[in-house]
Amino acid sequence: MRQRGATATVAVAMPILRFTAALALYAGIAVAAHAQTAGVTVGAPWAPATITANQAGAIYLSVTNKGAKADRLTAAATPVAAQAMLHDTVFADNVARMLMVTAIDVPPGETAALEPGGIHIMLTGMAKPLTAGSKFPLTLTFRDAGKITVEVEVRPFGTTR
Ligand SMILES: [Cu+2]
Repeated sequence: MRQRGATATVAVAMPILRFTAALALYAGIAVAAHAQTAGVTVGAPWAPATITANQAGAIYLSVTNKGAKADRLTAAATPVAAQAMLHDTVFADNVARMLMVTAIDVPPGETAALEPGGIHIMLTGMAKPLTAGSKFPLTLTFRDAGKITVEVEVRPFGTTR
């Protein structure tokens, strides 16, 4: 997946609507909601192998929110890349473009899937290519759950799922 020039900062429309609704619902019991343990889990993180270090990499995973309150993924970081950005993919005129997003909402009881052709974490500024069979750490920052570090499995070049 190549990186394109689009840099518009947008957020995913539907989750934002859900997020707003959740805020209104919990506004009256903010203290109780804060005391609750955040229920975010991260599943099956993987990245396709890359051929050269100056190629952009992509990470896919799922985020499940078993808590009673919406959470949001706000940032990602890994020691293997200078930058780890939250991206979405939009199609216009049969061309896929990537847009930076400020956050990915995870409504209560739902799973946000980061998959090829959709939302992903884009890596740039890597010191060396991602080698199939290797693993590397990824730290995700959530608004409420805080930082969660997972191991990303590198799959063979060309893997799409
Ligand atoms: Cu991207």
